Amino acid sequence: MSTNQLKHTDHYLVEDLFTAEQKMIRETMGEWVNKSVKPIIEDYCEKSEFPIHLVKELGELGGFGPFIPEKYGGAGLDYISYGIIMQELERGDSGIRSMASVQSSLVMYPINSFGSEVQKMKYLPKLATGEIIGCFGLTEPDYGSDPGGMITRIKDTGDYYLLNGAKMWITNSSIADIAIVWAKDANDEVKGMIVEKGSEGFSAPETHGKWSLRASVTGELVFDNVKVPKENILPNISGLKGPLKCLSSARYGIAWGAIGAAIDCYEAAVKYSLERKQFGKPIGAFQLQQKKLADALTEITKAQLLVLRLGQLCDEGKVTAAQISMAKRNNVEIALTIARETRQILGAMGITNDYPMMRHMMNLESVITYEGTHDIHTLITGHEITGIPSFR
Ligand code: TGC
Ligand code: FAD
Repeated sequence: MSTNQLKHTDHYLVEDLFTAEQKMIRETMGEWVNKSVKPIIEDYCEKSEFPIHLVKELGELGGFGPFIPEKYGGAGLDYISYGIIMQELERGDSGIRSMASVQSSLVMYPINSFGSEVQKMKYLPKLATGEIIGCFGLTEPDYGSDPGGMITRIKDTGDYYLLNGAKMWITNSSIADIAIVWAKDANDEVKGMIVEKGSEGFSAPETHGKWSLRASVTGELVFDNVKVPKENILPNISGLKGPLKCLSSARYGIAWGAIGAAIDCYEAAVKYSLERKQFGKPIGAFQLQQKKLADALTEITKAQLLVLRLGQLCDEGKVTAAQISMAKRNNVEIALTIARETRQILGAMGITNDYPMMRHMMNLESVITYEGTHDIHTLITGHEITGIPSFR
């Protein structure tokens, strides 16, 4: 492991394959995470609060919608750069990465891809700076893995749409100024729309009692005869593929992000294993502990190579949803295993908030559930291999 704080685990020198700009992005984001996230994050997790003051800082750093064209306030960067940002943020905490994933992939992406020119000019620049926050409402109380069953509806009244229904488990819900909401119309077609905070009949209560993603806001979106102006419908998309395309962008970012959490756990464990002595030796001298570290480094390295190639496919416009599913499934699972195994290397100390493993482990239980559960990604991969969908 490098002694340089800004350089971290990269056994196969993957960073040598980055452009100068991508290296600079990793260093800048990494430095910010070390300075602004790591020192405060355990405290915010303990009090179960999202550190909202970080939003403006992250906006200034270009952390939101990096792949959005400059014309709309984005940085016009490639998808590998987006992945690098997600990795560095999740090295800090999955909750910070979640906030940024939602803002970038689930709010800015659909406005940019499916929105009107007026919608893009109105919302994207403010989302890019963090002046406004967005959320994404797809999951409902009775429809999680099967979003196509959604019962939230819009009804055309002539002048506007009336929106009724509820969404659940929504990241950023109560702090969001706008929500991208997916609902069915009279023809049972899924439509996307921008619902503004403060609309009559719209509330966003926060969900409490989470042991996971404690430094992230999660809540409901409730719509009781909410008037949605017709100009707020995303005009250029219809059907379930709309939200699923957004998920592909977010799942790609999560595949990179999970590596950040794994690296943070691995690096803390290597350091501890060389400092802590039992039976007259550093515990890192024992073969059982070395195996845990060797397994972790091997899985991190494989995951890094997987996302780098995935990023190239994204940037070449060749990526498939099934390729993204495979990386999300693999990288979150290995990160969760690494969090569990490295925690054991620390013995009792591993359960405290002096070290990051327990927090990452608890966070990763959400990450392995949202954006398609581990099981759903297994089935997506099975569908890809056999051509037979086995979801229903
Ligand atoms: P199915 O018939 O397979 O697909 C409907 C249409 O969508 C297309 N499609 C996709 N397009 C782009 N990207 C993808 N990933 C796509 N998956 C499918 C598909 O080709 C089809 O197009 P068309 O033209 O034929 O209409 O749909 P299905 O109803 O059988 O469902 C399939 C299934 C189960 C894979 C899918 O619904 C699914 O992925 N379920 C998981 C649900 C999920 O991931 N929810 C996430 C909610 S958001 C969230 O968790 C945010 S967390 C944020 C954070 O804090 O970071
Ligand atoms: P269910 O779909 O009820 O699944 C329960 C279990 O059954 C799982 O183990 C699942 O794998 C399994 N299962 C389901 N179907 C099948 C099948 N066909 N075959 C085999 N097994 C199956 N959603 C949003 O829309 N926006 C957000 O911002 C958002 N943020 C979230 C933040 C957090 C912290 C969490 C925890 C969730 C968030 N979600 C969000 C919701 C998330 O996407 C859903 O929780 C997820 O899609 C799973 O849905 P469910 O919880 O209803 O589980």
